[in-house]
Amino acid sequence: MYKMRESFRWYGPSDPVSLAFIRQAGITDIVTALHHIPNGEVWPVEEIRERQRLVADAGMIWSVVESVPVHEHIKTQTGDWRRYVENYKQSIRNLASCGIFCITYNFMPVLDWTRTDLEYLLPDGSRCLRFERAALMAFDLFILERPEAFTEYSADDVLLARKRFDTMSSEEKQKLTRTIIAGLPGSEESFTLDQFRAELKRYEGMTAGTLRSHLIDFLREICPVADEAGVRMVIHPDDPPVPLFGLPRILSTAADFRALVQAVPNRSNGLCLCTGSFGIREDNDPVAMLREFGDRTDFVHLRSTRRDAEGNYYEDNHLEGDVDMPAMMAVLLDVMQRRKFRIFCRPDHGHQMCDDLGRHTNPGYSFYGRMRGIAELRGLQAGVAASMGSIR
Ligand code: DNO
Repeated sequence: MYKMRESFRWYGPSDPVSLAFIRQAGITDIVTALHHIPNGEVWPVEEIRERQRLVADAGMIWSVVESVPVHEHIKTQTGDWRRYVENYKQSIRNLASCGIFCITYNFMPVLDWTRTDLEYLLPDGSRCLRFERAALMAFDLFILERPEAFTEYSADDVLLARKRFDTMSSEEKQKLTRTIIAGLPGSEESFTLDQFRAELKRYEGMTAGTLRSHLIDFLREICPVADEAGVRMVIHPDDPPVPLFGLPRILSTAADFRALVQAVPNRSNGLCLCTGSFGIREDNDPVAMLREFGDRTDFVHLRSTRRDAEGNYYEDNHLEGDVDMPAMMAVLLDVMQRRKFRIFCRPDHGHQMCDDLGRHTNPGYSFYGRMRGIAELRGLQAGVAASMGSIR
């Protein structure tokens, strides 16, 4: 029976979670990146090999890259973007020559994933990541002071944001600012307020249509190279899948990915199905997406968010929240049997809990919470597989 290829993200030698711990969680495959290489530069074979050795010495395999970052100039088609595209192709070839065939990337302008609170306290004493709409708007309007924001939000929202802003101490304002623009792990970039304003400016007037055409141009360049190398390029959805700071968003729904496949049907054009990101929108159905895009989904992030009526959400336990994880697992098992392929799956994020509380950890990537996640998902898989009548 084809089952999940159990993977864990590891941020490299400086990650406070050791490879030894990850192995003890029963993990076989590591998801990592050469975070020290500046965005846009080629990943040299020697560096890839060295990282592979580290992982192999710990008894696991480096199977998935998350991510080879796409340089901002490629997204805006400015400056040296053609050189960066050529470099990207070379990184794909180099990774494939080392036996790594699954590469994650995203096409979110300026910021990667965004949250407003990295230590939201849950009733059981553990902490999780949260996105609060009013806090984000308060930052946008009264800290960043983005002029267009006043016309983009409704009068009610401006009022709500003002109220929220007035409740914050100056320390809280600073913390919120850091949380939003100082770079969450894996985003590779961090900004001061002024730098952030300058980055936003580079996208002024850019529509979603233009950004999408830039993504398509990028894929038309790199997909033939990836096809030839046997690499699957998996795009990570927008997180959260709604426009922020007036920036266009182009991978938020099933229709967005459908459009991408239509424009670039190459085999290598794939999806990283992040259930937590897609699941934030009520009109998204991650289970249906896996059913539709299963043939192109080589990598799945299993995580469940819980939203409320005001548009806030927090990251719930893996089997709770709004994502129907048992249904997800049933489709996952189904797709894997049909494809005769074990999809890379990682428990995405986890609560800060037990011995990780109060300790420095990468937000979302502490050890115990993710270990709880993979244990629950593994159990769920065993149960669903048994009920499908195909296990022992
Ligand atoms: C957050 C992650 C993202 C993801 C990138 C992929 O936890 O899911 O940072 O790695 O967006 O390019």
